[in-house]
Amino acid sequence: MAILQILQYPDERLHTIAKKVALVNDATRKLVKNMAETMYAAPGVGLAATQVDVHEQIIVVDISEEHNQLMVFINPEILKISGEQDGEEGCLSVPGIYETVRRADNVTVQALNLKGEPFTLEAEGFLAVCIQHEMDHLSGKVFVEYLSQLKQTRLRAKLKKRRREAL
Ligand code: K1U
Ligand code: ZN
Repeated sequence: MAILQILQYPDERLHTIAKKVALVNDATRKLVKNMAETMYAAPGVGLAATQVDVHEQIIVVDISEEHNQLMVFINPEILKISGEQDGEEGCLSVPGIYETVRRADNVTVQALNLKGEPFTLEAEGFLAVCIQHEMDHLSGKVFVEYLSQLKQTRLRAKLKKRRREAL
């Protein structure tokens, strides 16, 4: 079992743009296993490779309470979006902060599975939110960047204070 270290906002490395996975191999499968273990241990409902300082287009998502519906998306691409929803989001890279973000309500995603085979998935509601949130990480975007500049400034000050007090 390997629990990976999760980068904490405002770490600059969270803004790295992930590269496509050229070949899905044993190293990819090992990384995915470690990412899933890290997500379940946190606990969280998703994790992007960017958050564990690996800048490849890989995300894992599991919104089940039983932790038995792991979804793996390698080189994910959004083919279609529709609708709108406002939902509260959190992030393992910004612990303890929950804010409302507006996102598409339905997304159709194409990706590769762990065998390197393409698949397409239609997601709605919270699953669609998680997929969009994790795909943002691969583009170097953290959910707090959807907030106003004032809120982002206050948030950075709050996190700085919290980290100072934790020392
Ligand atoms: O990307 C991440 O850091 C994971 C993040 C995913 C996410 C949550 C909520 C909305 C959009 C995306 C988290 O998992 S934060 C933790 C969390 O929300 C949670 C933890 C345990 C049980 C249920 C939810
Ligand atoms: Zn996140």
